[in-house]
Amino acid sequence: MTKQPYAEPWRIKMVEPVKILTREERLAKIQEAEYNLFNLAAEDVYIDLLTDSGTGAMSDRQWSAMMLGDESYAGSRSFLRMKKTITELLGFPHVVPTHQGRAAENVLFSATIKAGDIVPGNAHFDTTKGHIEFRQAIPVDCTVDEAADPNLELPFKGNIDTRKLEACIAKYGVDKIPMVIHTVTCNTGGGQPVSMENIKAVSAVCHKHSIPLIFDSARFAENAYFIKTREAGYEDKSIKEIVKEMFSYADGMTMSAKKDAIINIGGFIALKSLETYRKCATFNIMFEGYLTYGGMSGRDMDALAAGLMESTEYDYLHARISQVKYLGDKITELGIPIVKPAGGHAVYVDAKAFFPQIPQIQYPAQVLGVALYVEAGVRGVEIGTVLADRDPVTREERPPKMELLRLAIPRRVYTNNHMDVVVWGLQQIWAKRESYKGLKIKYEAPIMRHFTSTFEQL
Ligand code: PM9
Repeated sequence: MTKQPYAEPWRIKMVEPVKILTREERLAKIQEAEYNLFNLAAEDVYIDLLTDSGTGAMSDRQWSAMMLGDESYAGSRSFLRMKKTITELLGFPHVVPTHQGRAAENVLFSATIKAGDIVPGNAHFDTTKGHIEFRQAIPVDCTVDEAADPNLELPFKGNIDTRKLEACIAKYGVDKIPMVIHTVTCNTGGGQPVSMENIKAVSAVCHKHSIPLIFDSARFAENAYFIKTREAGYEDKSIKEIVKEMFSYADGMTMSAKKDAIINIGGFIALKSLETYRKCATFNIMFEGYLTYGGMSGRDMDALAAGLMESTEYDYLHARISQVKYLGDKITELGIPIVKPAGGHAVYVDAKAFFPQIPQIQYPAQVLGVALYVEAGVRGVEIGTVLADRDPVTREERPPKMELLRLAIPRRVYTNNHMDVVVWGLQQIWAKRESYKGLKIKYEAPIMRHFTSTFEQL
């Protein structure tokens, strides 16, 4: 007897109609948007894979939790419920609510990072890097070398190389290093996970030198799924047990709850140290709001708590990550190069290999993103030279090792039929890939330019 096929552990209760423009209409729209996909009106996009952040479908349990939202300014029941969930699930006693992940970075870094500091990590996400560099501090990438080869199929390409980390500590000195940031999963590196073994090893290095270890935890549950399915010794543990163990090695975390808490807006910092909590509290009141809401409404905090419990269920994670793998496998079958293996939340198409005729400073991943929108109405996002920004000191372009178009799949939103349209769109471009030319920047902001840059075709 064959094995019973697997399907999502949910059914659809409400739908949102989407519009499908013609190719000519899309061409006009992207010209109006000056070739920046962020400038498109969302209603002109058929399948929106720009981000998995804040774009997930909440469950009926989350929506009903919202009805219990307590909107008291101080000490709301919603905050206390959220805090209890975070403490029980992740193990941290102190919780600072913020309106999203970058706000958590802003508050934590205001309390802990000063000019000239060094912040080692694994390919820091762009907002993290931006908030470090904004403070005239320097993020140092200590990711394992294997992560830079998109064709290497390894289970944990998000790992930090502890030899690089030790070398960084030896070079700059402990006093200059306020924290190490471990991003689980590593978004910039292709949505690649970090192993428990690596978490333990990094934690041991940090604690030997009394340096706090902070997790950028946006996709911590997806990371736990990979530990369960790829790392020996964890196959029989529940996701919640794995998550608890992961965080036991950290001193704190920042969280964009828009990802693995499956809500539309929200975030938090969670900490072991009361002293650091108190420092953060001052900045949180200045930037975010009072300590028991921090930019979120009571109903957001209730939905966040419910979302954390749901996203740490194996069946949910299995369906989600299987869909990402489905897309990755279909693209690979066409011979189109992607970062292997497919990530937890996204497939990353290797634009350098897709368009070898376009140099990195003519933004091949941006070209591919524009082309995919024109062909199929699918919106991805560039994770390449545009996103990498200029060097803050020399103002030179700094092309990264990989030039990628990320196709991030929102949680519980699209079916595999949608994925087939994405694959079809890429196939059309692949067939005429030699005919594409690069782009030139017309306008760029001084920092985090990828959101607002405009381009012209060369
Ligand atoms: N990530 C993403 O699409 C949303 C912004 S860019 C379109 O991947 C990590 C690992 C992230 C992240 C956001 C943030 C910031 C921190 N760390 O967007 O401020 O992937 O909630 O989180 C995005 P917020």
